[in-house]
Amino acid sequence: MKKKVLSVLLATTVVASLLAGCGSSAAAPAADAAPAADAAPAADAAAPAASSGGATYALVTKSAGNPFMERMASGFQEAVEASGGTVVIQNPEAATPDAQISVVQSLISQGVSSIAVDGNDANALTAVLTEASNAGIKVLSLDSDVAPDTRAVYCNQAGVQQIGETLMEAVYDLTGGEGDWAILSATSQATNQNAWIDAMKKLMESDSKYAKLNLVEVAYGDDEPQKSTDQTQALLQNYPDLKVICAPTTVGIAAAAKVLQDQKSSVKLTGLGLPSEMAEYIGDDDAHSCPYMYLWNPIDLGRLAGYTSIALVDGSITGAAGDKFTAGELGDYTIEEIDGSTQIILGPPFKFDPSNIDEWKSVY
Ligand code: RAM
Repeated sequence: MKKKVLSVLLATTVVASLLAGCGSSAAAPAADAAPAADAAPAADAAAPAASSGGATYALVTKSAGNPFMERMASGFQEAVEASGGTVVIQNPEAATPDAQISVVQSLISQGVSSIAVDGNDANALTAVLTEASNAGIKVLSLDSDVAPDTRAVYCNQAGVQQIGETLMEAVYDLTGGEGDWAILSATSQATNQNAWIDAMKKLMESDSKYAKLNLVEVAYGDDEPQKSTDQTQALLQNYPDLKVICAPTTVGIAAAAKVLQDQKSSVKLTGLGLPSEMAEYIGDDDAHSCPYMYLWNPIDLGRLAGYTSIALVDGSITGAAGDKFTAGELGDYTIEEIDGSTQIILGPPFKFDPSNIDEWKSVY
């Protein structure tokens, strides 16, 4: 039953992506799904020209060179441009709050209409985002939240608890319910990864089912391929009894998958990965490092943030709980109050395994 619902969801999303993308960025690899501005820092970004609609919608990603961010940016760009708006995409050079602060300062000077930010820190952006709001700019977050009182609403990919439960269950399954496992995360300050890790730790503490599982370390690869590779190798060296690595980051899981598969390691991998990067590592047998993993559609997450930006700027929503709007082809959304702040949830995480990875690897 659950499988059926999932496959219907999967099929619907494929169709929606293909229809919405008209064969362009939705199905295209990273390079073709390039955002409006490239990986240049704020100072080099083109100043926004006035659009026919008059509004300019900015997106600040976590960092340049991350294919998940590129897909998210392509969805944001599509949604905004289809509505006649002008897009500014900023990819900070590193996944740090400082890099995002200078980018946001530059966007304030440019007088953009809205800023959608993928937070590299929960609190470090508070001053600059407050300055943006005071300047009349609509501020929202997506993917990785910022302090709730500094943004109107958070476009969340899936519920935090749901992601924590999904990953914890995968670790339980792949370890056989006992033994050493490790987490390979993104940066130590990333709001989204930290929330998912906290949810997993709380589950381990509160449910005796997980009592025989031993989380040996949370390692940080900073969403950089080389650092994630090094951290994976260190985990293998330091914990000879390691059974499973869970990487709740697309950059980390791709790096770890290659290390484990190249070394023919018996350590198994799960987490959150892009099908396009992970297809060669997904498999049930000893030759593959990752039996299955999860994710959501990053293009749709960008689209959702694009439509939310437009609705905030045109005044059809304020970001309050109960506000309703139509996010283009994604359908109708209602803003919810979750954990004391307002959020829009894109949908549940999807499972990718040997049965469906081939149909998804060309989508994102
Ligand atoms: C990485 C980023 C992003 C996260 C995905 C799963 O690309 O850290 O924020 O949502 O992984």
